[in-house]
Amino acid sequence: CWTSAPLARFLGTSPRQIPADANFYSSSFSGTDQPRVLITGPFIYSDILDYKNLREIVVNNRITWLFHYSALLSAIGEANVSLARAVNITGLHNVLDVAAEHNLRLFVPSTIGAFGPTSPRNPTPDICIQRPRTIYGVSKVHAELMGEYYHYRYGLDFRCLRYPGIISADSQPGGGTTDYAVQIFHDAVKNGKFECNLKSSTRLPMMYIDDCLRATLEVMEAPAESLSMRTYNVNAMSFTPEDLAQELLKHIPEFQITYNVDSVRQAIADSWPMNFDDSNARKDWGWKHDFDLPELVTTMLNFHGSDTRVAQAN
Ligand code: VAH
Repeated sequence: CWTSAPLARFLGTSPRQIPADANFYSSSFSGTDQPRVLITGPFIYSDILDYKNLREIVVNNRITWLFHYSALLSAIGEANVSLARAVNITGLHNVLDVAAEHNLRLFVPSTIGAFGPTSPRNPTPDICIQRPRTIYGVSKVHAELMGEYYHYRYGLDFRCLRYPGIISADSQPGGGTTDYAVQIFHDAVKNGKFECNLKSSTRLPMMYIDDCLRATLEVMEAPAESLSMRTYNVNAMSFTPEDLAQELLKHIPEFQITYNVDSVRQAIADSWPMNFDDSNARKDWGWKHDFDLPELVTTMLNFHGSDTRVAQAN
């Protein structure tokens, strides 16, 4: 629940320096106004449901910023609702309480999954009806509302971004509905073909991991007075499996895509935004994405081409 390897590696870029040989899967922020990454060893195992242990970690490591990533994603949450409810809701309560008790600056990610079939879909603004149809989405709306309550009731410095589907090549797949957009690279490079579990016309907001991590750090570093909201949509691109396949064909001419639709994932995807309106993030704290679809495909294929590591979804 502290950070993931991609965020740790991203933090290795200037001006935040991490020893080049650091290879750790969790880090904690400590320090005063600037996040100084305290390398806490390869990682700390902590159970998000163990409030006492979370509090010990915060106190023992002088944590002042907390990035809370523990959650079951959309599709896997539907397969285990009771676990998703425990981790995504009770776990969040623990993090809110430890953050309020120790005056932490708290980042909690939300998602396009926090909207539902009655939300405007094209585009979806920051403020609109949110009636998601997954335990993941319900838990994320709860996180947004609880974080804002703790901010107004207790002064907690709570900050939240609604992420699109995040595409990366070095973090474990998490059972998401947008996972196809990562698996396709792995299969295209290894087999030259891919079987997609969503319809070819399914348009979803997506973002490359480096944009995601930079948005996260930029909103956490933004002066409090610049934030007109505590929860923002952030966007980069929206595409369909067909769009992605056409872009891949420019690099792998023999690539073939077939479709075997997963009805559970398709129903989830059909209830989500097609395009995100992130104008408030761009106005308040200067958000601007770097990766559009062509840059995404080139970057992901270069990563695969170098060492053909398995691409994994976030
Ligand atoms: C999922 N990748 O598909 C996650 C994400 C935008 C959705 O939160 O569940």
